[in-house]
This record gives sequence, structure tokens and C-alpha cells, in this order.
Amino acid sequence: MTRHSLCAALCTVALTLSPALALAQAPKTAPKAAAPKAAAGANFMVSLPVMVTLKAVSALPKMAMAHNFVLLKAGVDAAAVASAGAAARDTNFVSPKSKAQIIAASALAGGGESVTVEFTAPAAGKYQFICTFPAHFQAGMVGQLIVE
Ligand SMILES: [Cu+2]
Repeated sequence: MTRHSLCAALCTVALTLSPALALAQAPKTAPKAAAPKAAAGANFMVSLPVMVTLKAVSALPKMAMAHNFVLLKAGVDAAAVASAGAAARDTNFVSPKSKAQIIAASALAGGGESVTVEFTAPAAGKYQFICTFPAHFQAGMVGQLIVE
């Protein structure tokens, strides 16, 4: 669990990562009789669903203080996505223009609200997640999701 230290006086944001490993479609029989024995049992398709629940605790109105969880594809300019989002009030501070850069985005959580977003873990690597509420990324609401 990670707590944003930024808004300790105003609110508390808790991120809970709940990964559940699912070994799906394990072949009941060897896919090919000719497959090398060394590969037997290695043909599992692994998908890793991840559920993130973001809870915002704040006494302020939602449009004055809220948070979201926006997971970015690798190599994306997080500052650019944050800036575009800050100007996109009509779409809860996630710009439609950034769609191609985003793996998953939660709804906006105002004080006392919890939002949950589910996605399939991307390929092994490091991915940034940010809050796109105005000025929050710049204030340090950024983290890293590491897929191994
Ligand atoms: Cu925030």
C-alpha cells in the first residue's frame, strides 16, 4: 500500500494492488506429439489480471480535490499526459487525445469515494502511473508498476 504524502493534511490516498495469477488454458494433452520433451509443461498461457482500488479521503468538494489512477504505456511522456488531462475537465481530467498512451484509467475519486480499475498486466517492464487531476502529477503523484 502506498500513501500519497502530498496531501496528508487534506486527504489520504491508498493504492491497493491485488494481483491474482491465473494460469489459463493449460493444455490437457501435449499440444503436439512432436514437441520436444523439454518443452512439455512450458506451454502455459499466463494472464495476470490486476485490480487497483483507489480510495480518496477528503473533506473538500470533488472538483477541488480528487484523484485518479492512470497507467501509462512504456516510454510515454507522463508530463504531457498529465498536462493534457489537467485541461480535460469535461472528461474527468483524462484527455481523449491521450488514449493511445494509456493502458488503464480509473474514474475520478472524490472525498470518501472509492474507484476500481481492472486491467491485464502488460508485458514485463516498468510502467508509470499518475494522477491527472490538475497539478497532482507535478506535485509528485506518480508511481511505478513493475511487471516481472
Ligand atoms: Cu491526485
